[in-house]
Amino acid sequence: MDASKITFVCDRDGTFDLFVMNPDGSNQKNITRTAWEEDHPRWSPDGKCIAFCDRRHGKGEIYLIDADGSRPRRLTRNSAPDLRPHWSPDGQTIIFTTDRDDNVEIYAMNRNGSNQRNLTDHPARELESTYSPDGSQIAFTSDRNGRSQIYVMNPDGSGQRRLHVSHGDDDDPAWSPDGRWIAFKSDRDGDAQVYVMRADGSDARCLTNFEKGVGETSWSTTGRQIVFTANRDGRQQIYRIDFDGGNLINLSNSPANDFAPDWGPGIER
Ligand SMILES: [Ca+2]
Ligand SMILES: [Ca+2]
Repeated sequence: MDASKITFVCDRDGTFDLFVMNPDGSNQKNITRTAWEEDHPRWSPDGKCIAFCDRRHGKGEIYLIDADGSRPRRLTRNSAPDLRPHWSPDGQTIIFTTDRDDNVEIYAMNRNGSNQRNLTDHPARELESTYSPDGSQIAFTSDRNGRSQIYVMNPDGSGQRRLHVSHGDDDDPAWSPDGRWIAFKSDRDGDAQVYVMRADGSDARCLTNFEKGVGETSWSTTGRQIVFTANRDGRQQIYRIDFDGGNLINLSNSPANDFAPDWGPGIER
């Protein structure tokens, strides 16, 4: 397998485009260069393509492109926004957020766009979702108990349950590669920060200390590091931090806005 890359969104060339870079921030490359917005890129588990939200038609549809930005394929087709795709670990299913039912839900579809189905089917707002690395569970966020909290369910939508009770809004869950931890953002202690907790919802720990909101967590392939977005100097940048909270660095380090990082599969150098 090739070396792993991080994909992210940046507006340095005019509109929001998809970029890739090495895990040390070097070799940043624009792979879309379109006149419209792309958002929320997510590597396929084999590293060959990227699912993302494409706004050429307005509100957002889920598309796939190859890792070099070629061969865009449209997967969703309706007037409501379809956002935030995530892959199943076997690469066969893409889950995403949509309000096509006039209600924000987590949907699943096959990787060719067929069999689009509602997993959460709940009147509350279900926004962000992520598979466990063994494919047995999906973590997602819902405000069905008043605040945005992290829930888990089976891949068919059954067995929905709250993972833990937080006194803040929790969002952007991301499962660690070994399945033992979930990274997320929370404002339970004031400004939103990056946290990790065990996959059973226990033992939450705060990793960061930013004055402005952070979020959009993604794990390195080894699980030793987490990348995320933070707005420290009036613009969004992609930061990397060790699992124990050490070695914080601004990874993208550009004069533009960089956000929505996803650390892809492959050998980590
Ligand atoms: Ca663009
Ligand atoms: Ca809902």
